Amino acid sequence: MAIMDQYLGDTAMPLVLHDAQFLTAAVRPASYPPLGPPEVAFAGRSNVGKSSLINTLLRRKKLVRVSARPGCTQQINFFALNGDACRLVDLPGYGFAKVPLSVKAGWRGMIESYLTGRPTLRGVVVILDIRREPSQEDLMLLEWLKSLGQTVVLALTKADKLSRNQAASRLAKLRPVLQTFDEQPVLFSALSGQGREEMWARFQELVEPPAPSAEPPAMPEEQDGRG
Ligand SMILES: Nc1nc2c(ncn2[C@@H]2O[C@H](COP(=O)(O)OP(=O)(O)OP(=O)(O)O)[C@@H](O)[C@H]2O)c(=O)[nH]1
Ligand SMILES: [Mg+2]
Repeated sequence: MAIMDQYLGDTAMPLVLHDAQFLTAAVRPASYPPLGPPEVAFAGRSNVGKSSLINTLLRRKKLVRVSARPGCTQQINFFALNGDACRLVDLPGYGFAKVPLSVKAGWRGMIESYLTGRPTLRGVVVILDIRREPSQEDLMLLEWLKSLGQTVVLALTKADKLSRNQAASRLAKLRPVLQTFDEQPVLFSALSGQGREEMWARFQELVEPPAPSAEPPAMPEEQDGRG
């Protein structure tokens, strides 16, 4: 694929975002788009600002619906970037208190099936509200991702709701709790665009395989494949 060659090849060229398109919404694995390019998933408690963060990241105002009512994203939404050179996956928000237990269980199953059944998943961006303590569910998700060996990028969003000093002090407070998951959480605001470049850089690191090291590994001895 031309775009893939151009942007994900072994040149050090940064992944430049040209286009982002909605691919499909799925509840069950059977409806996921076929495995292909690397995927990065976005997860977070309902109403945390996940859709807003994704729209800001992709510089699109309305690609993902921002809700007036929490709990709107009830499917897994797949987006293709740069003609499907890589994908962004919006997972349904968890933890909205007013949702019936049966729906909650459904969400959990949906998130678990995706996170455990997708070999092309390169990492998960977990979004937290900078003003709030991480919930039980946030911490459970993080612990679980860690036990799966999944790479986590943390985004602390709605930073515009705090002064610069308040945000810095919240970050200092949260860091010890969060550092085992991500040492460099990204301070983010969909309103001001703060953290957008940093988040894009982190996204890029996840989808772009690290450049081959200067010294190539020694060639293995020629083998006949039988021994
Ligand atoms: N001030 C401020 N408000 C934000 C920010 N991000 C989101 N919001 C607001 O928070 C509310 C929820 O935003 P969404 O982006 O829909 O959150 P979500 O996590 O996708 O919500 P669900 O899909 O319903 O679970 C909306 O009213 C947004 O306008 C931000 O960075 N700053
Ligand atoms: Mg949403």
